[in-house]
Amino acid sequence: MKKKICILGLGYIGLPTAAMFATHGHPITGVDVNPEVVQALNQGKIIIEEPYLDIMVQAAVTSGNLTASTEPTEADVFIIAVPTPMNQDKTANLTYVKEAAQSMLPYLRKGNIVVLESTSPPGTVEEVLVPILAESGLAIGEELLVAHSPERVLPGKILMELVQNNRIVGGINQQSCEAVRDLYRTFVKGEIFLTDATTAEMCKLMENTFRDVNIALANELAKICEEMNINAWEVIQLANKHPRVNLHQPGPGVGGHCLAIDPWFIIEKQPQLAQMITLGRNINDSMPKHVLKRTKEIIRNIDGKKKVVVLGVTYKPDIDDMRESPLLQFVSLLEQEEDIEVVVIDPHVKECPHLEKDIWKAFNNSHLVIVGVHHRAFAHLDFNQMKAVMKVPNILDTRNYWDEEELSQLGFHYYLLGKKNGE
Ligand code: SAJ
Repeated sequence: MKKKICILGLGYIGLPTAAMFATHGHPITGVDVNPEVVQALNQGKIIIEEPYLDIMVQAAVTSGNLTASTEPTEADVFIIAVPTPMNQDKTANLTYVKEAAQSMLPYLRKGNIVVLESTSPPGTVEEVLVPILAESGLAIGEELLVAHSPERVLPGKILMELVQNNRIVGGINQQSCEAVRDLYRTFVKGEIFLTDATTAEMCKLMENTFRDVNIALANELAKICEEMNINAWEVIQLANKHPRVNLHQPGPGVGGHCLAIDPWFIIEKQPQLAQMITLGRNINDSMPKHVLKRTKEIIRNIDGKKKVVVLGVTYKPDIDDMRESPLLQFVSLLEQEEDIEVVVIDPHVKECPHLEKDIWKAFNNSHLVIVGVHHRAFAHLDFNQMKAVMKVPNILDTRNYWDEEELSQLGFHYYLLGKKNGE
């Protein structure tokens, strides 16, 4: 049965979800507080970068099933997909969730369903959302069904993963679980597992914490290997030949709105007990400073001002998302160094500090090129030309992206995070 759905928050999750429901025949009102997003959407356009999303949104808007507004409207289902940013003290800022819930109060009717998709500290649905919704006067769990169904999609593969991934639905009661499961069945081909709301919240946080802690382990290995003259990348490759080992990749840090933030939502609830989680976060947060240390070592013998080119500032490859990007932090550390001139190249980014559009202008007279993000656009550069225009042909690869042997043969000094070579 077609349900009228109101989706609050048209960002990286809300918009694809809206387009997905709309192209499966549900009439959707997408709500966003940003008039720019609303205006663009009503013209069938989007202002974020995600493969195929533009095509799908255009199809949904053209079909008449997707419209946008700055205000909620009456509907059968309300899905909250607003950001849950982190406060200065690393606790969850639930302001947008609360505002979204409050904004829908006048429109709630008997028989409605409310789903929280935003990532939240365990207990948010029961302790924060439900009390607000209760102001509607509806009997919660009977006249108004409520559940948490966290998104799990990977930026860059959102549309495919929305459909294929298994999904968790954590309802405040069985009736809520089942209603929300039936709703997502519209397009979810993966399995849908039912549980309670707080367990679902913890699952979502632990999925990303698992990854964050494992990346911290890889980053710690990288630092250890640099001290011991071992190549961490080779260790990882060989160790992963073991059938039950899956070491992650080191890098300049962990970014994005998920891994860099979600573990803190567990720490917030149990700071004394969440020891490994806290340590993992701190190790990953230390990586920009570590890359700065390596940078300074590489250029320490060069006199005068050193031109350092950073390739990539998004939080991961081939997307435009710079949220919590460790590379942005790294760039701001570099700019505090008086003898360094920093230049940033990122074909996915329209605006950021020190951005240069022309890669050859950036390379010209530079003393060090740093691979920060392994965008596909950086895979096959003209390295001969690069060597010719650089003042000193130093490369620091934080992703093991380029070929050490090839570049060394071309005459570059090639340095790798996780391996201290040539020093
Ligand atoms: N990274 C490493 N080493 C690795 C893997 C990743 O340094 O071995 C870094 C990346 O460079 C990036 C960060 O980690 O800065 C996060 O990237 P990611 O691709 O691991 O994850 P996200 O944040 O884009 O998406 C994650 C996914 N979660 C998991 O894989 C457990 C996704 O499925 C979630 O939906 C998403 O978080 C979310 O919204 O929570």
